[in-house]
Amino acid sequence: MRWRALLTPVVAVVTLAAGACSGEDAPAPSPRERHGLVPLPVEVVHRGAGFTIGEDAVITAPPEAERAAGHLAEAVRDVTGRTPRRGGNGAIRLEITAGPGTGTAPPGGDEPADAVLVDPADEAYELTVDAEGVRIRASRPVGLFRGVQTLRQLLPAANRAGTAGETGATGEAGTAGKTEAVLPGVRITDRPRFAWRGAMLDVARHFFTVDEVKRYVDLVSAYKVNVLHLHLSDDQGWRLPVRGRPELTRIGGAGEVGGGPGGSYTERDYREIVAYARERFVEVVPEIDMPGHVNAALAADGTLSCDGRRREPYTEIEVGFSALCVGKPEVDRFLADVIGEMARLTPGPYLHIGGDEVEKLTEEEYARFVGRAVELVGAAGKRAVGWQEIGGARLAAGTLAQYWQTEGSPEDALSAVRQGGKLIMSPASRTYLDMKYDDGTRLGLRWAGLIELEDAYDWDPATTIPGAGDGQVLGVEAPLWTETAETMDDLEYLAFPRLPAIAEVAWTPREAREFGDFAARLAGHGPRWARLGVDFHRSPGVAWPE
Ligand code: TNX
Repeated sequence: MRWRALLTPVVAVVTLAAGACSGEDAPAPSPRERHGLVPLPVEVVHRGAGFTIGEDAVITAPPEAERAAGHLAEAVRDVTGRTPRRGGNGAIRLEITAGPGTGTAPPGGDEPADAVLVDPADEAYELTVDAEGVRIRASRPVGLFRGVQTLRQLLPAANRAGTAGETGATGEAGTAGKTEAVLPGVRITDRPRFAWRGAMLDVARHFFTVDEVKRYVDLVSAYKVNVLHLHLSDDQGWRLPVRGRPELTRIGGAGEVGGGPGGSYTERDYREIVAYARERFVEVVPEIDMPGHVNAALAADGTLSCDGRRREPYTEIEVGFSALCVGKPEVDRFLADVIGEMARLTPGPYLHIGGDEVEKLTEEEYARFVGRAVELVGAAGKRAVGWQEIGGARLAAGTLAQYWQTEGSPEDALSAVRQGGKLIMSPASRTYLDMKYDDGTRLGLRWAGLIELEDAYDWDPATTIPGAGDGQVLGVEAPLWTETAETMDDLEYLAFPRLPAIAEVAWTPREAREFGDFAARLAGHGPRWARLGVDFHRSPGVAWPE
């Protein structure tokens, strides 16, 4: 294809996205020249002199860029040991440019200017490092934040203690106590392929604390994930408080798989998670799974069952056995209360209603319940998301169906599309982070197959279902079900390195992706994770540094 002709006087290496080269005397792009960036940006041009961020660094940013600037300051402090000053004329600049999404009335009507789930063009950014300094430009704050995540990966690995000097991004050996960050000369132009790049965390099968969820947000937002889908209820536990129904969390929350104590969030906890995620341009999408997967609710409130009896708490991992008594007025009130509460607590535009694996209802009962749930979500001013099975019901236009069943027909997902919906692609055999990597994996299930890094990477969301291409797919999500994951270490082991692979599937253009190149870029992330205490799986095919 094409090489970009550069007019800059000193051209070290020109690198376009992988696979985009046919220059005669130009060196082949190498993963190293793309600085180990994951997800791979749309265009990386390596050029000229770089810049050294020292202790005297100053960050200049307009008020709208405050969040991104704060994260940038933190990243610089992690390397230099000093929080950079803020002010005018700094060598590190964040700029909001004219473009889609500037001004007071962004496209998309009433969408707020700091919205997270936006059109991919509105998440674009450009990052330049040259002898003058570092500049990130975007038309919206969210784009600046994504650019800051890229810059973080260009910085030497964090060196908070100021002792473990690290190899800088340009390759010079670091020195102990180093307070400078050497950045390569580079110009990166970037935007995501898909608007929705999600990570789902199941806090129902095992409960995870606010701090653990925050840590997960930190880890995934570094890979430009912008949705945290929280699976807040299932047979084994109910974790979201609902006003007027304290038994749901008090009884329904007091358990988990294996018989542990479980737990639940207070309203304040939940709002804290939402705010923390938003601060990192991640939107929380809460899920209350209905009308199946409801044993915890039935254990708390017998009126939701047809026989009027409370169920025993459930601590095993079978699915499909529980259902609400559809048609009962108590169940209608419950549904309205639950959706009303999710809407009240959640600033983001989407609410997930579950809808998967219901074996105890007729098709009509199922369709009636889901149709009503979707209506109520709309009436609350939100859009509904459900697992692909919801395509069997009548859906409002704009409803999202989450594809997961890689065996069998995708007809229900396609039905959602025919009704004016879009798809979130979570094919279990590629994206289920709870599957084992290989036969020897200590944790995980295997019903959807073993998933090594290459399996998680080497697929395309727009060709997975015949008839559902780029125009029908809103995005990609990696679910982390927690039947076998009890601790933060367990979560990290299952998510890393597969989550970054799926994040790249969601961000990077298809034609720029190639597994060998990805593996080479990813290798250097291992030491960074190790430094953060992330217990990751050393997938074969990646030359992890010692
Ligand atoms: C299927 S995927 C489920 C979950 C389980 C998961 C385990 C989906 C919509 N339902 O209830 O936790 O498999 O891998």
